[in-house]
Amino acid sequence: MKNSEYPKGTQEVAQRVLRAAEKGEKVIIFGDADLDGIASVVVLQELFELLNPLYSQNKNIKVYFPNREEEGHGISAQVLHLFAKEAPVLFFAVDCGIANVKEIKKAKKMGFETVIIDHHPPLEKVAKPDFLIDPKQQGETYPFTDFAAVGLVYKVAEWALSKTNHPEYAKEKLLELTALATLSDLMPLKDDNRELVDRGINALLTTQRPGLLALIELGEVDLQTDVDIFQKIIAPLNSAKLKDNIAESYLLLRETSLKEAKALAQRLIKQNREKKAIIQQTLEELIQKIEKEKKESLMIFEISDYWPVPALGVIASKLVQLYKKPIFLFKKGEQESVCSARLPYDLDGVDALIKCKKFLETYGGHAPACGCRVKNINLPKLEKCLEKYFSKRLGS
Ligand SMILES: [Mn+2]
Repeated sequence: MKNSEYPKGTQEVAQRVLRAAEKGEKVIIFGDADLDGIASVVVLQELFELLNPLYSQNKNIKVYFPNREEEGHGISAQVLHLFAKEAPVLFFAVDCGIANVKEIKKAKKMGFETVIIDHHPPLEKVAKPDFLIDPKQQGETYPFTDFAAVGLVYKVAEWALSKTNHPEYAKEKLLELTALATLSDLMPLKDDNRELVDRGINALLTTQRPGLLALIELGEVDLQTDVDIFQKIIAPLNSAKLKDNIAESYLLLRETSLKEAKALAQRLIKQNREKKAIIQQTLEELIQKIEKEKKESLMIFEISDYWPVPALGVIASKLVQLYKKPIFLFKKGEQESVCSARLPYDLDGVDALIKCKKFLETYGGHAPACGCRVKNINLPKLEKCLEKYFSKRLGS
């Protein structure tokens, strides 16, 4: 098969964006609420604004970030409900959506034209939107497939802008976000990603974006060191909370006044510090417990009703490094629990969840980093099922 020049679907999506922008069609962008999702939303929104400046003034673009704790992973029933009367509308799901078979069907029925730009591997059933980009899908012919979602959105922007007479530097403000989110999602830094990150970090050196300038100034960031970029730019942007389904770091990245940006950046930096302290404390508690009770166990399966959901992934990642075994951490809610899981490189968490899916409400993610939602009454059964799965895999 001949290699294509862009990931499958890129050209079709870019053409659809150009057509929509020309007419100023109504657009909704739904993005995951981590930095990759947020940056994907901003890059797509700013592409529309570059193509048609009217989008910066009117209300024809709406964005929405799901509260994972309440809405789970992927496209939520809530967003479809909330925007039902907007139809007909061009609906984008970025950094999620590939598993949302049911929701996409419903959205189409409601009169939404649907576009998914995702980088997660498909589960058993694949959503069928009107337009799809996901290099992990079957039949992908582009040689590089390890993009962050933002890298794919950037490719759409690059294609669309190449058909207009925007100067080369118009892409820089999109590239700086592409670099940060690709780093944030810990995607392999080779091939296309290497190039996107190098160009994006270069663009970051002369950024005009008030939100980034604020973080750089307040954190006294040395842009030549990766550690500074991770700890002082990416981490605060990732620590942000939602306010009425808008991510605070989205607001920071979109802020036009440096003064406002500094106030907001200050808050995100503080929240990040608090989050780090909670992570540290939770981690210490868990390590103590594991050392005492579970040192020999096959996997770690822990439930708590006070852990903050956004911290689960980070804590699980640290535990997997320490113990080299599957880690499943649950934040227990009233009826349901939300889980973040991390696995050693030789195990596939998504496969484990698929084998136990009869106990799950939703699940998704990548082999080494995935998650699910489960009814509290099913937690013991899920634990048994996972134990069985891993004991087979680990031969004990
Ligand atoms: Mn992502």
